Amino acid sequence: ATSFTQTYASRAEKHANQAARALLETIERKRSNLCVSVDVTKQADFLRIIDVVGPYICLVKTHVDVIEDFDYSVIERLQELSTKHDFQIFEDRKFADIGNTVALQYSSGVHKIAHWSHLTNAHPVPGPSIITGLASVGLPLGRGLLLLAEMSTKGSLATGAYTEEAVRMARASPDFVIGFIAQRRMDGVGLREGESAGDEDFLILTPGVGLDTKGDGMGQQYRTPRQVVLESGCDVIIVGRGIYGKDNGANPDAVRAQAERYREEGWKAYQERIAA
Ligand code: 5FU
Repeated sequence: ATSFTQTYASRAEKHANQAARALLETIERKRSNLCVSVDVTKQADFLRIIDVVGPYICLVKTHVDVIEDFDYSVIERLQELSTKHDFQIFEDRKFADIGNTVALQYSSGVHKIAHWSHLTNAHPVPGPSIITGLASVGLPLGRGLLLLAEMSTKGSLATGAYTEEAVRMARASPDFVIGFIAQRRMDGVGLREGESAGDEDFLILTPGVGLDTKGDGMGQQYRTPRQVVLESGCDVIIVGRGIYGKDNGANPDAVRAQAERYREEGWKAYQERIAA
């Protein structure tokens, strides 16, 4: 069986990277492949939304640089919530610079991302040295990296040969690169003649997921959990505004209801997939 039909639990057993294993185990334990993206600018909103959705998710995705009243206590609260509700943390930092610079951006500054974020991601545009730079910080801490092989936005340049090169870069660093931000499964993509996929198992985390709208008027494009997980073989659905709405999650009951709804849809699609 390919990773398309394997259970999260069986994939967890075989994964060499600690962060990948932890995520797969969390998904299985909580029966949730839902990641909530919490893109709000006030600590209070950020922490309230996470406390409400916590029971229904495997992963919280952050953009810590948009929190305008940020201080490091937000991270401590986030870590407490991660323990309380049993979820992993993914800072969607989208690193894109030379190895030396990304190592500094990852380890240092105000946010010290490597110290608390189990997963982060990078654009493959600088080439393999971006992985070397980030791995020098992240590997000793047991972290995992996702490469942006594709994007959800209209007109994205991350297609074709670029996507294939991203997968080749990942294949060359299996200890640290655990998968992709992408819109579909990537097993075997970009293999050259004579190469085989072996037992590679990339995790596919997919943004651009929404049940009620097709886009946001700023280039975002939404597909349903069923399209993403069952039809395209992705592993984790990433949902932001579909869950916390237009009012920064002011109504906790509404946020909870949406989180339950997306968890249910994502899990149903997965169960159909492994039965295929
Ligand atoms: F890499 C990507 C991508 O291709 N599309 C995205 O939408 C990342 N994202 C992120 O997922 C984006 O930065 C938001 O944080 C989130 C989607 O939020 P939404 O409210 O569900 O549209």
